[in-house]
Amino acid sequence: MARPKIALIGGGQIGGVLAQLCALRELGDVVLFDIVENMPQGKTLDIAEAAPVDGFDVSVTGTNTYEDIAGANVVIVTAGLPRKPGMSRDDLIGVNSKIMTSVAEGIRDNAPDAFVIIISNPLDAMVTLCQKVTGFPSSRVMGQAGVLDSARFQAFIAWELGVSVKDVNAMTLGGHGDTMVPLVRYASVNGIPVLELLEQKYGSAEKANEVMTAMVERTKAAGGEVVKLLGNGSAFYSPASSAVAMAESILRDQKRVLPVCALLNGEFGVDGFYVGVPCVLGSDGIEKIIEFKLDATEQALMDNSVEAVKELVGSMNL
Ligand code: TXD
Repeated sequence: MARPKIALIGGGQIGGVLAQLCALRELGDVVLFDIVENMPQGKTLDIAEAAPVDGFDVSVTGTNTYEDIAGANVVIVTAGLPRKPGMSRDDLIGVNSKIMTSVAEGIRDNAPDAFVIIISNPLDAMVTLCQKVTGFPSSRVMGQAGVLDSARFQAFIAWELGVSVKDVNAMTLGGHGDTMVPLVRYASVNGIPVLELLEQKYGSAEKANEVMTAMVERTKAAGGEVVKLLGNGSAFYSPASSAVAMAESILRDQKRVLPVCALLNGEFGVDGFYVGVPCVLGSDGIEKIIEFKLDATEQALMDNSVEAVKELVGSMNL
């Protein structure tokens, strides 16, 4: 039986890490596409030459030709410019929409049966555009943001409480921007509410709330924190890991429940917009959008985030 095929569109910082992670996990044969000549061929040759050391049997190749992505089961898109210090994700919309249109046409014409995971920013707008141009069903076109935003929230909680990241459960909803909604009420350590553990640690509910609020704010600004430190470009290890978790759940039919940027059809009071919500990811792509009750405060934060997404998407005049 043929191995699955994963096409990566964009061979920059995230694209390179994606190629290596897909190979290390033997998710399938990897094709890395970029418009820059020779660069994807060079990166993949470098990764492939580590195969004897790492012990993976999949092939990893680079290309500048869309025909080479034919037959891809999963396509992950990172093509586009990243932020510079001081820029918001939304500042990238003009230049990245042009890039995304050409990428989506390339996918539509060469890998018509693929599941597509978008990473390029501004995320919610780029996924919307890709789905429009490809015309693929929304179960096959999704965005990665929530896995990473949630991972950041989880990491901050684990560090604060001195517990393993493996036992922390926490999620963000909404758009991939400053309005994202880290869910405080559902954050837990093996089911024990994080707020309760913080209260034990600090001896008062007031201080617990203060510490939680600081973690929520750090989560919302976490991308910018990395951008500022790097000085050139944005986060790339963690976005790659996050997209690989999504691709793996689809390719191995794991049915993981992950926060995914998905097209909503009335869920959470949102109709016809791509927003981050928990989804079951399996061999049919987004197999289910999981809706659950938000309290009034959470719903208000979600509404605010959705408004920001609507404004951003509206500015593309699709
Ligand atoms: O969680 C998330 N969704 C994100 C998203 C977290 C961090 C960064 N995120 C965004 O991913 C970031 O704002 C960018 O829009 C993308 C890609 O970030 P990366 O750090 O990988 O950017 P690079 O290193 O500049 O790589 C982009 C590559 C580069 O090699 C270009 O030559 C290529 O994109 N590129 C193209 N590839 C194919 N087709 C076209 N037209 C094209 N134009 C540029």
